[in-house]
Amino acid sequence: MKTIRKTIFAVMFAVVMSMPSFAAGRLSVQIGNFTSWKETPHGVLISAGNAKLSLTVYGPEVVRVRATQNEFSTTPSYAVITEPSGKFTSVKDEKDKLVLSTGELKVEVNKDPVLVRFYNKDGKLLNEDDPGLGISWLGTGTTCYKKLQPGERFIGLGEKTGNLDRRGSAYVDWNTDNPAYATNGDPLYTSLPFYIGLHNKLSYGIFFDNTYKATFNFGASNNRFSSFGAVDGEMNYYFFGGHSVADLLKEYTNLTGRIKMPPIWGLGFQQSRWSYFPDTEVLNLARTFREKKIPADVIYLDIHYMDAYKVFTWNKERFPNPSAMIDSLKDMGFHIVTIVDPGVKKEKGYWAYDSGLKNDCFVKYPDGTNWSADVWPGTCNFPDFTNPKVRTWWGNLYKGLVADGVTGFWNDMNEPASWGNMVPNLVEFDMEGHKGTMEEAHNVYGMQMARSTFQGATKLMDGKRPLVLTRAAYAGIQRYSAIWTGDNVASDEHMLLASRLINSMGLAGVPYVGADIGGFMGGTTNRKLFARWISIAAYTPFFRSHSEYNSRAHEPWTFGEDVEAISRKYIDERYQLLPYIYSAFYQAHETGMPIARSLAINYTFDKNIYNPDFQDEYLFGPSILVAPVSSEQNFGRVYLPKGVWYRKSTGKKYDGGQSVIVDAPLSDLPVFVKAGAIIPMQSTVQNTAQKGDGIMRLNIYSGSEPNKYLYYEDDGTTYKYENGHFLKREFAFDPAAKKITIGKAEGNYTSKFNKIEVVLHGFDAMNSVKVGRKTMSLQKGEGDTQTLTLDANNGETVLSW
Ligand code: MIG
Repeated sequence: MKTIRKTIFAVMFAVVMSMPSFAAGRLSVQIGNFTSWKETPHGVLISAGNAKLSLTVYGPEVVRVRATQNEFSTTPSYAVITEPSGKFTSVKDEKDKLVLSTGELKVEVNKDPVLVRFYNKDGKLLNEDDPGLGISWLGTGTTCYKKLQPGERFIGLGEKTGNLDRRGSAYVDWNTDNPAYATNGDPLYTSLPFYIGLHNKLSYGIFFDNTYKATFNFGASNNRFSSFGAVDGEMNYYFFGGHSVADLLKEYTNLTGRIKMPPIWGLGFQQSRWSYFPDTEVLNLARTFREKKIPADVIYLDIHYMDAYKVFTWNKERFPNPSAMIDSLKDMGFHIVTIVDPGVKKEKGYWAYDSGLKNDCFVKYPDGTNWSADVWPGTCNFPDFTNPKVRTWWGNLYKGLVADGVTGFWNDMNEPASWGNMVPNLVEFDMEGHKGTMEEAHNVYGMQMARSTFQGATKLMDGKRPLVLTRAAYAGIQRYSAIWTGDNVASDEHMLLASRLINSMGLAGVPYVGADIGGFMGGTTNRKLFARWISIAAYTPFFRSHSEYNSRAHEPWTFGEDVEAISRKYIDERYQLLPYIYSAFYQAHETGMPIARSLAINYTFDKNIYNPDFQDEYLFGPSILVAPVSSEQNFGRVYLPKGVWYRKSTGKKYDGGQSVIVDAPLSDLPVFVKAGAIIPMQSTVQNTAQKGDGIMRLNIYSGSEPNKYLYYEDDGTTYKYENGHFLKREFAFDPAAKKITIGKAEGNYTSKFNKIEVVLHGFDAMNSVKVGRKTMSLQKGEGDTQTLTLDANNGETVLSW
């Protein structure tokens, strides 16, 4: 009997194994050979043996590629805000390929098999599908394989650890609450699937707009291909052919949107911890900043301000009168940001929960019951932020906090995170009416929460700009929110990693980013680490100190007098630089150029900048080079790209194109200014609402190359700039013509500066200049500078010599 049974099983097993469908399901399927093509309104649709491929023009340098074995998805993109425009200007059907042109790009579609190749208009190959793998499917998963080009490097992909040059590494996009992440940990909290490929002095960009769990391989464990793919959904990517990294960023942010002007107070120093309470402690904290003359603008309230962690409530014992407290803080020039998590406590009688139930706002299992998971408040339900009605509902819940005077909202835990961190993949989402599961919604959940927060708060705040901060995000988040890099660790490695994370998010279109100063958790932040970290962070877009529950105090004065002095020095510097920083935000708003700029933006093909010894360096705004150095080092080896550089603190000049050893005591971070730089600064103020002495310090650094700078100013707190309520003027330095031009002001905002003090650096022998036709003598300024003070007026002023 036993043997017979065994034989029957063996035969059945053999039959099953030899069934072709069974075997085929386990092997990959390639797109196959060409069968036909036809024109579509903005491109072409190609049929191939195993799938269809569509190419759509979004602009002369932007082509969208989609491929599916079934029907194309109709769910709208959460990232893309522009429509296709234009079409291929020529389509040639040749024997073995289709040749399509946009004027700027040539796209070849090889026929047997179907493969896509991109060329620039000079006929140089930018990017091509791997000839054997191309677009493939493995079960529901789809991947596009690209042939590696000689010397190809990859940069970007957002909040990813590892090197600036991502060649040889692979990454996963799956938003993850990853506390105390390793310095090579992945995935982290956000998915920003845009990267740039560089080779042969050419650059291109790829944005893989698929929200499922995705994998990017930049030649990890292989020398054949780079690839991007996801476990489900369709192959859907945008190819950008730009002339420079800056061009690519402009195109990418044209597609996915740009930052609005943030509230200026969100560019000041921000003090947070888990958690400040009760109200008297918050008020004392604010007073201490003012007494110690350490400028600051924002205090954060972490989860303890709430009643039993229930969102949109106050703990009445700790904060009996929130609006009175916030009024007092306002009088001292402080804004309050409160944390708001997505989980709504399941508790009958709690108004936010009741209202969510009544309006059917929560994510459900397929059997119609609400998905519950445990997090800070206990068992919670989770709003479906992919439903427009739910976003409006949630946005309105901020009403009470706004009425109390809160002006900023911090969306944490929105990966979404819960205890156990294992969200069920089958729970269902609206997906703008197109329905989908957690597998598809997960990576956009945090972004849609931040969107709902931003839009709700904007509506409630009577024309004032809210500050929104999110931990989880997807491409396009820059339209709604700032990002911080989550639960980092108090270590030098993390401090240095933070620069790369921030720079890499800038390379993925997100300019308003920062990391917890001093490290959020792990060990104890020592005085050296805090001092160094706050100096570096003063030159990052989002400038906030934060630390975990039960950690030692992290306020700048708690590490001893010398660290207090260093903190004050760098925070002062930050406030002095605000006119320059704000103008850099305007540039981000207009062009997508980040504030913290990896050297790969301006020095793309200088191989030294990719050297791991120098890869943390970046430009802060157009002309300040920051070289992070660990807190253990008193000297730093810094790579200065080609050109001439001034050490900002001493005025000492260096020739670029080489690495230099510089001293780097804790009190003097290596920071350099590019020759020719134009840097508007102001007097030290204690918060961003103060006017200071009304004098703009227009710093000009002598150099041999001409330079132009766009200065921007507005009220800093409303959206009136969208209707012309701003001031813009160009400052130009032309060394050959020996003149400096303060351009005519544009726009109808009146500058807060009534004087402009021109501060000349490195103009050694000069003792007078002509202003118009009048000769004026220069005054000796600080260090080696010479100065000249002018009355500010809106007309053009020319200084010559
Ligand atoms: O489970 O709100 O990243 O900044 O202080 C931890 C408490 C929840 C994680 C955030 C951190 C915040 C903390 N939160």
